[in-house]
Amino acid sequence: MELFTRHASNPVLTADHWPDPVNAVFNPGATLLGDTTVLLVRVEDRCGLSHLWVARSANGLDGWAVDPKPFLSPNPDIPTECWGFEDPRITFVGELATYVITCTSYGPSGPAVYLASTPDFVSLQRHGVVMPPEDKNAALLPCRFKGDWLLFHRPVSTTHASADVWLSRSPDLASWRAPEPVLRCRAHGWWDAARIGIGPPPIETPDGWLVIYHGVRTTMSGSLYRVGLALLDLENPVLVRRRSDEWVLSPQAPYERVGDVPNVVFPCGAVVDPTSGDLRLYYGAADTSVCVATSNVAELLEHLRTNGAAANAYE
Ligand code: BMA
Repeated sequence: MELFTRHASNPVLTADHWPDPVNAVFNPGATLLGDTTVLLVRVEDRCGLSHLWVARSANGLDGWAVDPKPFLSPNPDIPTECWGFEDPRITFVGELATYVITCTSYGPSGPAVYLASTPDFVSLQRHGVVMPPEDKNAALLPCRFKGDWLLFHRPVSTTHASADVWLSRSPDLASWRAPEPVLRCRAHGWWDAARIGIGPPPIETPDGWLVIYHGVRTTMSGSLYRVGLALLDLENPVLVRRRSDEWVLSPQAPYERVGDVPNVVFPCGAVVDPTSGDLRLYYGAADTSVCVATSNVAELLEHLRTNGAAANAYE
């Protein structure tokens, strides 16, 4: 049983919606700007490099308007980004009255975590690389904890080759302390044994911070990307309170099964209605198109309560 309902007109955005000829559009970050849903879509050009473009919709489901130009494009003269920007997450930070974008910048030294910000998805401030390669799948929490900003990310090094979720703290979004482990891949055999990465920025709920993450299983025919849930402590989000044993979304639909990279669902954005708790999850399907699936925060929390394991994965 899956907890998410795919929208009837998935995929909601494809390369055909773009004003320029592009190869693929996928893995969008998502937020609300007033009542408008804004997606920051990873768009792979026909050289293979990714750019971030803005798409807007009044209801977040259809009637998308795609900007005429990319919002964030790689500068070919900057080695840390010359191969593109990928997989954005968006966090509205009230204290700064700005949207902070965390994405992957890619270049010869590998993928790194990059920060940019915007008050309106028109003007853009580039803050640059904040976590050196190899590091990706970064998402910021919207408020400070004991004076610090918290960034989830996935550093991989020769001393720590496992691709897990870690958290770093910063007083100013510029200098970051050493990462602390949060959630790790489960043992061989599990659906999330090969790699995991945080999806949309965690969602604040009365029970804790709701995490939607991707987990990878490596098979003889390639990688399988599925989606699971976890719940972090509200006051101290480095602590994992619950984690779903089973995945809650997996590649099933033809557009998730077939594409440039088959069998991938990869969420980077979620929009929640604060009154109803209805949640729209935006995800890339098969590294080819943008899809949306709906659920409800209370239902996801109930699933974690009844099906989740209670423990910090590092205990
Ligand atoms: C990951 C990221 C994602 C991509 C996924 C499947 O490593 O690069 O952007 O969707 O692989 O190809």
